[in-house]
Amino acid sequence: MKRILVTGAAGQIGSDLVPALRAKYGNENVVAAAHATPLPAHVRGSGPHATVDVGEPAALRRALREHRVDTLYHLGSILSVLAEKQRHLSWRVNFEGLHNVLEASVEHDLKCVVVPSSIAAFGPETPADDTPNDTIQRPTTSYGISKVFGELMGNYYHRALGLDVRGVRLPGIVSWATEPTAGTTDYAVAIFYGAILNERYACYLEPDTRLPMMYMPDAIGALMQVAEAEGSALRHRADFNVGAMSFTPAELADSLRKRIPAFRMEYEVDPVRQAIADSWPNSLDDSAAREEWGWKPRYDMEAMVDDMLVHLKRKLRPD
Ligand code: AKB
Repeated sequence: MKRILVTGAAGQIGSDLVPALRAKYGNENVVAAAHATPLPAHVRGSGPHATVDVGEPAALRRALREHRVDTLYHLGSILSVLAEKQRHLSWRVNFEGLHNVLEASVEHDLKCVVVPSSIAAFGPETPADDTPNDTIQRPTTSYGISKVFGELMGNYYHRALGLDVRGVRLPGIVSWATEPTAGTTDYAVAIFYGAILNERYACYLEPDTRLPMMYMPDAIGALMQVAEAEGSALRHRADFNVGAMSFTPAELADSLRKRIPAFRMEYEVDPVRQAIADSWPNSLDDSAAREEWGWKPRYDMEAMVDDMLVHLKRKLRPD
């Protein structure tokens, strides 16, 4: 049986990944590690937890030792928008934190380390449509540079030190459990809160900004599936494109209007977030992930919108 530790367990993805891992491997075998943000009640109350600042190697090593961890999902990260504002924090968490995780994983002889990357690992010189898995990567954000660093370091630790590091380049993630607040793709979640609570939303991206997106159950599936994949079948390691859907704010608003006819979308464009979004791909070629470990998403935009509305209405208006 695996003993798993998840860093960033209080974040948008971590707070959904921990319950999924606990359902599969047993509550007591999955440690939820968080630092600055408190763990949500459903994560804190359902299994072991630890306070781990990934910038502090001693705390990380202690948690790995005390909980006898053999598998690590490293989700602790400062997302794109916050990383532009807080460069020191981004350095400490996204660069030093990753280095600490990899070193501690070698020391503790972990069997597998999953380090998610992002579409932010690409930049304005990358082909934007059907972005190939292996292509030019010259990101123009601190977060994007840290993601390329993570991919290269993951591949290096595997090749040079035999540490089994794996990762997928996640698109913008849409989910209803925990609202993201520090990323460029967050509009695709906030729009649902606006539509349900006020029948309107002011979008900070231009109406025709196309970005790759994914519904949370597929993101969780991708992270767990890549971790379980047969190692000998992998030609890539920490740098798999995974696609699911691509849409623009205007297309998502149209889809919501089909279900909430009174919904109104306005645009108050934020130049910082727009510039970041413009540097990222429109869509991804994920054939490497499909061929090497059988990646196949379940949700397209319409299925995602239906499911989001069911869950978020129940969460925001329980009666
Ligand atoms: C962000 O917008 O920063 C993240 C990402 C695409 O990695 N959601």
